[in-house]
Amino acid sequence: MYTQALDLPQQNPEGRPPSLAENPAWQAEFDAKIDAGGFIEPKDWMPEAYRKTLVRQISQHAHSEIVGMLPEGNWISRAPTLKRKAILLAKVQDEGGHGLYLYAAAETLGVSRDKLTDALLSGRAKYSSIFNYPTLSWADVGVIGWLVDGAAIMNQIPLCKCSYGPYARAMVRICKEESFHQRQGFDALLQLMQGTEAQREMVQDAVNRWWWPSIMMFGPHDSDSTHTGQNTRWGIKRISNDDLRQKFIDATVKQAEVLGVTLPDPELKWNEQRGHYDFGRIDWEEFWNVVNGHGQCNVDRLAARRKAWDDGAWVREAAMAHADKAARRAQAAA
Ligand code: FAQ
Repeated sequence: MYTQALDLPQQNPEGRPPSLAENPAWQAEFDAKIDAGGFIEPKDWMPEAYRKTLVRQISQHAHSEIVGMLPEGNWISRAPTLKRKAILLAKVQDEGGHGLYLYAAAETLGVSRDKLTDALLSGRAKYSSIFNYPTLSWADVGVIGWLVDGAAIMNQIPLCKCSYGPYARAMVRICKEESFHQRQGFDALLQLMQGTEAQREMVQDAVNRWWWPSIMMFGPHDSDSTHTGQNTRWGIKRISNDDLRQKFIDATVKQAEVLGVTLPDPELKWNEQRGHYDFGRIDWEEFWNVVNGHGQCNVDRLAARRKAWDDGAWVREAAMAHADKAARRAQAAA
């Protein structure tokens, strides 16, 4: 889908060093393209701050997909039926694929995969807060599909129109897959809700635990968001954190009614005047604790990723040895 960015020339066709030098004429061209709703492509000149914020966001997003495989991966060996196991395997594999598209998109900005991986494994890089919560029952898998993938889609649909071409194109494909993820989660929950009393209680318990963390996924309130203003001006962010959160809540309340579950917020109430649901206060202290590494599963998640990296060392070494051998053979034949 993408080239690996490491083979990108350091100059665009007109010989402009990308990002490095600021130049009023190039800046004006860049601004005009953004204002016209056009895409910025890897070889175009772009301001260094634009490149940096994209590397930040796309790599955080990629890390989230890869770490996000872990909570549900925990249930693959314990899925209740062969059908549910096949669906879950496909879903978790899709999340791995999303991580790879996104790492490739970040690489087009001139950063290497190794550097990004190192930032994750060393704990310097952020990834979505939601994946630091444990999956305690099978219902958690359904609730992740319904709420977490549901929130992810709400956030990611506008990113299909973001101003950086490789990110926007990756998001188109990712959103198609996420919509299957959301539906399979809802379907699994619907089936459980038509089951026994114990199964309904299991679903309600999972909803109680995942609701607030899901609405935290959209990030801090707009008034506390560091990047919203500039990233909106650059066409990276099309809808603000609070507006997306509200859209998600408005859509989800009705789905909860269909399922027959109660959302754990006594202040959730339709506001005729606003045309939206009002909701209770988000616990930002919990959010920042989790983001800053002190959630229930932060330590386990990074340990799992480090182990996967170490266990895969022989594959990387074998691939490098094979590439070396092929290069030597090609040289000898030439
Ligand atoms: N968790 O100024 P803002 C998925 C940080 S993928 C952790 O508002 P921004 C699929 C933020 O990075 C889920 N940190 O930031 C799936 C910044 O810190 P920094 C991931 C968070 O970038 C489903 C600081 O707070 N999706 O679920 C969070 O404008 C099921 C200030 O915040 C994406 O990454 C958080 N929740 O807006 C996989 C989508 N929120 O970098 C498996 C792309 C904020 O200055 C299973 N990303 N922070 O150190 C975005 O749209 C944006 O980056 C936001 C944050 C909306 C997440």
